Amino acid sequence: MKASVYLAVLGVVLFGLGASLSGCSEDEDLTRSRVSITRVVGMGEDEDDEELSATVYESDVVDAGDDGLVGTADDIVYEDIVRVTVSNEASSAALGLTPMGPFGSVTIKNYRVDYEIVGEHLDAISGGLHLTIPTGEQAEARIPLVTAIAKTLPPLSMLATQPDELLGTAVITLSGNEQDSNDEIVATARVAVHFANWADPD
Ligand SMILES: [Ca+2]
Repeated sequence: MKASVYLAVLGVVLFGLGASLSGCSEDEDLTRSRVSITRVVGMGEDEDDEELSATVYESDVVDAGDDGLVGTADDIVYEDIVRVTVSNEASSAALGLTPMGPFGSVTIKNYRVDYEIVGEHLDAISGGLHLTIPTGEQAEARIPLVTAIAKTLPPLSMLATQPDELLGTAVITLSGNEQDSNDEIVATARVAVHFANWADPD
């Protein structure tokens, strides 16, 4: 990490275009590319729907199928997928970054989701992605928020047959590298998740 911070600082100095470090208090401010998650929405939602950072994601642990009964052969356990919008902005206009020019893109290569649930534990999930975002642009990735496997194991499986619920937070972390410098870039977002056996869609 220290090496990448050093390279980022060196890059700012080399550009020498009046970029000031005086306002920077965190390491991520020192990279040329400032990558952030600007929007997280459920798969079925459209552009007009509220983003999940402003609402709560209702995670249904089981769909009872046609017979409406949990514990029968036609039960379906769905994976919760979300669409994550990622923005890549130059940390300073003075850097003169151009899309796909030198240092002019980042590539997201991994996602990870950690869960914070008071009194319970859910294993974190992670996987690979390949999402290149030119400077000044946004791109969308689709990642699992809660896997179907997790819903078949305690504590979530307990909610299928009990009128109970769990409240928690899913912490999404996307990581990758800046073009040319290979500096690590990281973006995170927090989504409140309400786990229960919610009513199934008709
Ligand atoms: Ca249900």
